[in-house]
Amino acid sequence: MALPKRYTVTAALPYANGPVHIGHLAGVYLPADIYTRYLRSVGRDVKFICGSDEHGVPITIRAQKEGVTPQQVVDKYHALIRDSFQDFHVSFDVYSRTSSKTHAEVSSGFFKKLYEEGKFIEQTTQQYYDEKAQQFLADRYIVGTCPNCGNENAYGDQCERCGTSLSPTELISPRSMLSGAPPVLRDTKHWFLPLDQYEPWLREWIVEGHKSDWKTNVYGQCKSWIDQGLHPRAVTRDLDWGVPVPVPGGEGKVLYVWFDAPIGYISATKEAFPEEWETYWKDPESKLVHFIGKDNIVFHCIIFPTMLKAYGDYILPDNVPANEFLNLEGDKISTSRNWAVWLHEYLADFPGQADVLRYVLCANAPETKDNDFTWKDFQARNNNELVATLGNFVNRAAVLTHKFFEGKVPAQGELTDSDQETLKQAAEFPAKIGELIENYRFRDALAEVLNLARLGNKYLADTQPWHLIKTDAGRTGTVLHVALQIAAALAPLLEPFLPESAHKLSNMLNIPLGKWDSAAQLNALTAGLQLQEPALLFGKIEDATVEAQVQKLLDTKKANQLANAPVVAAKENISFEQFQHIDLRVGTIIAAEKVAKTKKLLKLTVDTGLDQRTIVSGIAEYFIPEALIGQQVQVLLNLAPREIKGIQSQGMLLLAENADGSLALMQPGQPVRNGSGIN
Ligand code: B3M
Ligand code: ZN
Repeated sequence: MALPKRYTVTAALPYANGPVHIGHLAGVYLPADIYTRYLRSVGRDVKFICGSDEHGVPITIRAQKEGVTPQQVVDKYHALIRDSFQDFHVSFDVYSRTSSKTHAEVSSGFFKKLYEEGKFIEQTTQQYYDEKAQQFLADRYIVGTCPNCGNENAYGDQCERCGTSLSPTELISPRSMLSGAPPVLRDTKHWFLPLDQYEPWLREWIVEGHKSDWKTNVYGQCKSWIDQGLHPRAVTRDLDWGVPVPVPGGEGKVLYVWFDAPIGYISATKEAFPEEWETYWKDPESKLVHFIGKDNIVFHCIIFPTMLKAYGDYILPDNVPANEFLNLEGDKISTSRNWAVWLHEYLADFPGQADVLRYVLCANAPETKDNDFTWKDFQARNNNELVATLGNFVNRAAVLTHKFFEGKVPAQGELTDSDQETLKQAAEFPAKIGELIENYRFRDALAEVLNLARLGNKYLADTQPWHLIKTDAGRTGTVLHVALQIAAALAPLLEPFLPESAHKLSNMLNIPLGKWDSAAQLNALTAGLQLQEPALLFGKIEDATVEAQVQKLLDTKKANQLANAPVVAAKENISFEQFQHIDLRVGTIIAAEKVAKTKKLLKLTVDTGLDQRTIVSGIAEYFIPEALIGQQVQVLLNLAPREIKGIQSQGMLLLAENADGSLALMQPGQPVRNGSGIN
């Protein structure tokens, strides 16, 4: 088959409603980046397109939660996401955003053309409306029980538990996200893309046409969607955040986010490459590939292609290599539960180690099934694979060259059969790895890169240059020459996966980072070339480091449990009279010490403004005595004195008890004179 003339590679536009995490990187951006870096290395013409998805309900809900405007939400997260991608060396040719002017023009124009050509159907339907909030409830503004799996928090457009795509009226016991109230149905007019009319074409294009080249998870989802029968799908919404509907009757309505977002790929290309963008989207010799996660499959395989088909002119995706999900320590990654490893936090904890995470996420990518990220596996892969295999090979070759040959690439003497066999095997890697990458098998491709390092390690172990030097300097030179050529060949093959390390490696060898095909020549180094000082490509990760990360997750789990623990039921009412009997005051702790032979008790001296009195309190497990001194507290003064462990306790401190039994002092919000009453 002839090679495509050029490639248009897109990665799903992340919603600008939160930072990006390892699941995003493993599922979408890393495979897309590896693919495009490889294509560039083999000299293909490629544009790698992405940007922030800044419209839709996910944004407005976030704004509401944070108490800011949608624009503030997208500004904040767009910058954060863009920086994270940059820090992880995701090599977009453009990272745009759907709030851009170009995007408004392109998506609005797209809609208008379809409208004018009669490609939509207009329909007045009943939609849920929140009477309290006086707003129609689009998509995620409505939650209810999933008819498919019983999840009580399914969204109006999708159940995140079972993945089913839903329409709001399918939800059982729907409730409004705005007021919590059950919504009512009201008439509203919208424009629909009649997917049903495209069913025969979709069948032919996907079910017949992509049976063998699309991944089974992708193909399967598409086929089952089509087999269930396609229905007209609304492409507008009653919302005030988004691209305004540009046709009569569209006032107060915007384009559905899933209508405008994929057009974002096109507008981003146009914005960055105003002269040539059309060839990347309209020339049939361009190959379009969408990298996405599995929850985006129907949008990229059925709805967007139908939009493109309805419009005409545009090419269709050649492939949509969607990944499954990455879990974290056995649990689904969740933004709302803060169950994630955030990319910006990772880099704060592991500065300069973007490549390590790239490695682990690719080696364990959820290509065919959901996978689990664990910190233990992260550590093991770093220590056993990056340090002990890859780093070790490169380091040995370089260090021995410095030790025996003053850091100059030794001349290659006569090659033995086994040298030749090793070189022959090494020369096969670029083609093998390239083919795997072109077939979207990035895990296997990366495993082969490691295998090349293994081949190098085996060669050194077999030839033992550290012994050989004692008897045969010439032969030792040949061995190191061969080993160094293999190390040099590793650099371009490593580059799509671990770009930072690949550059370090070629710098160490004092050569430019070669192209993919040059790796097969195994002649990047000339005898006599002075190498740079050897530096370790990877460092060992200690137990304590990953234990701290696990602890961070345990803390999150605990915080979630606390936040979700049921609140104790209310007590019976008391009269105002009864309340007036209670003498509550502000006091200051002036002395604190542990009560001997007890675990829980502290003996406190409290200045109550009236006197200085002793109070015994069961708080020793949660407070260090010294830290209490000087703290203002609320004291119940007229609790009858009682003897505790032989000490007269004259009153009680007020404390808040967390669901896990831990305690917090009740303190006035600002300093108050001792003895002030609380009522
Ligand atoms: N923003 C959904 C997501 O982040 C959506 C992708 C749009 S791609 C055009 O999962
Ligand atoms: Zn469900």
